[in-house]
Amino acid sequence: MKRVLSLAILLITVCYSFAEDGYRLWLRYDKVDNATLLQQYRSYINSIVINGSSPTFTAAKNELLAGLQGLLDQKISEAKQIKQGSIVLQVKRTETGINYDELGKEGFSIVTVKGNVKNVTLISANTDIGILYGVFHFLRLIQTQQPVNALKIVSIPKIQLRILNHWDNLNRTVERGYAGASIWNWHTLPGYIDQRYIDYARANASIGINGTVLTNVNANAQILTPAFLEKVAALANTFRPYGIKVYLTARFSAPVETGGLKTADPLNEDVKAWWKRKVDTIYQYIPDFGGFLVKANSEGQPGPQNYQRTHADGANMLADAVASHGGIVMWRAFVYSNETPTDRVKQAYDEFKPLDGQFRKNVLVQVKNGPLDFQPREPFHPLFGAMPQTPLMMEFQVTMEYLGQGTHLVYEAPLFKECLDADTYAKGKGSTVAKVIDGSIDNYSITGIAGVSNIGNERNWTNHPFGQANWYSFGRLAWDHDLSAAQIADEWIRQTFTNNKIFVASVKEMMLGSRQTMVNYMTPLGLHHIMGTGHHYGPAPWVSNAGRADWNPVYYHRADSIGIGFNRTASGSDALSQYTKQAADQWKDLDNCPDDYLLWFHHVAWNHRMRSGRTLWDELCYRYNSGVDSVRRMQNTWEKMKGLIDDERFRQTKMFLAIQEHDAVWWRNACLLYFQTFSRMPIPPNYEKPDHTLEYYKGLRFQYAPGTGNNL
Ligand code: GCW
Repeated sequence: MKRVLSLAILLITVCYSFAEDGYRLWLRYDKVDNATLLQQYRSYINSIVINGSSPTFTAAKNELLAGLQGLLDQKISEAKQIKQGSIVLQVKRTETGINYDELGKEGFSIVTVKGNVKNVTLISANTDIGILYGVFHFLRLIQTQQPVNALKIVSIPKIQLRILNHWDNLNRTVERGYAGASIWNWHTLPGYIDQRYIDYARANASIGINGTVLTNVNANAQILTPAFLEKVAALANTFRPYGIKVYLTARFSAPVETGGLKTADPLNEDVKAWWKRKVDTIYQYIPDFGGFLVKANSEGQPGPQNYQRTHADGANMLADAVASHGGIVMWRAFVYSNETPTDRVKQAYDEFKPLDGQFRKNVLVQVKNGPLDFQPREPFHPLFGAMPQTPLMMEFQVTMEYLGQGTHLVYEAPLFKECLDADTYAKGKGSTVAKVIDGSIDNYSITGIAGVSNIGNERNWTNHPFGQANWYSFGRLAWDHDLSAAQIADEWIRQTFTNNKIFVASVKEMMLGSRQTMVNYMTPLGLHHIMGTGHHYGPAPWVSNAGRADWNPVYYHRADSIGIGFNRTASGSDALSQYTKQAADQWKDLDNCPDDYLLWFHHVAWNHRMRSGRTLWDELCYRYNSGVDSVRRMQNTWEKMKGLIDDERFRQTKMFLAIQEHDAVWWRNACLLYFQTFSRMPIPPNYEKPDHTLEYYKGLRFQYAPGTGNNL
């Protein structure tokens, strides 16, 4: 009996240590599986020399040792003296031809030093955090099986603040979270430091993320009370060695809710004093606290407009409170009001553009990538390039609220890149969104980019194994927006799964096509916001009874007997006029407007002749069907990957792809049947026929769909 038990324990331990459950993310340091390369790495690397000491240095050392020992499957010693085969970490400047001033606070260089002692690799930076970034980069080179014997790498982040936004509630529900509960266990903090917090910090540092907003923008004032600040401080202490600053969301009405004041008017002296005291307390707990993220006067959140003050008044009051501590305020531009009768996509611009120049120096205005709300495809937000005196930071949504949530394979880097590379023409051709947010167009003194996190307490962090790629690519692009989606996919696949050539090539292709595939089966040709009410899962283009007009799909697609689409040209809502002339010109004529944005900007007749030669209706049928076909191709591709990676993640992905196929068919059938009630045209005979009636699709309910948190 005893023997059986110990055998069982042994088995469990063995299985456990070999299980590819996704927990390690891209930080997998298994032995290099290419014998020739392994030999080269081993002959080249045998020890590390650490010239410096600090918690960050220790983190860098531990990571490098664990990484190298795993990848090279040999003991790596820590040496005092540089010798053949040393990897040296140092903040000291050495004669290497590197311009250290250029590296700034976070950049690093990795150089193979030529000299008497052979095979010496110097990872240097001006700060220990730069060193840590360099270590992760060096490990990535080996993980992705690149040569490391003649390096001269310089890497400097293009954007200063690279921040994750968690929409995590204090009760551990996550608004728009599809990967389990919040990773912050407020109940057991500050006493219990979950290993996950440390691994979260490692993962973020490995891709250069240097800030985290712990709490939901639909904020709870409790987080600012001492009982919670103590917990926040414990997280901040855990993250600090990894270069990650902690930020919180500030509920604008906190002075009333927790401070006993009668008002939260930002110009009221008591209110100002309350926030100053509150901020002083926060800094006592967290001396390097980053600052606040604020959603105000949006979707029911309180804000300065409750007191007839402007967004600038509100932001500046908080900015003044944090300024002396070096803190910042990230004030969100995601505002729209149901009292404003204009097109919802115009409202943020109308509200914020006139405030340009009125914000304090330590305020950034945080703008979503598109003017509506994280749709499968939107044009870039017209505020980019339109506020030269205000640092605008980007807000991407990494979590896939409108993109298939936790079960669809959608690689988001192409979506991020499409926006970053879009030309605003703010200062002539080449004024891309990326150049606006990295400050090069308007010389912003602070620059930032935020991604709404897709992380939860699921064992593999993101539920779908490929959700990890979106976290990864957000960080990589925040560091360097010039990287291509293909390059990022390539390195992510190699680190996360395998360097097997067939796997890398096939899966990369599948990932790169996945965003357009999703657009095709959900919202082709510029359609938008036709998802189910509240949870936003699945199609519901017929909904017309939501609480307010602009929460209804019918508001957005405007299908009628003549055609479909939202006329945003001068004869319609004229949202086009918020863009520079050159940007608007590409979309303004029905006949020139790219298919991708057609129904975003135009109401188009069902029998309109498209570029393809098909009528609009036939094109819609074609797109929806090709979306389904592409998912089926993804399934075929994945099937061929069997055996090239571990069974566990192979099977998980296979099951998710089956769900995705089911959902793509559902999207196609529901949308075509519904739009057909307006077009009155037949679905061409070469396509699959819907297997249910429109009434059936209308009747589907998802009462417990995840992500709606406790606020909805
Ligand atoms: O995308 C919408 C979501 C809300 C979210 C809001 C926002 C946090 O449906 O859940 O609230 O945007 O960005 O503020």
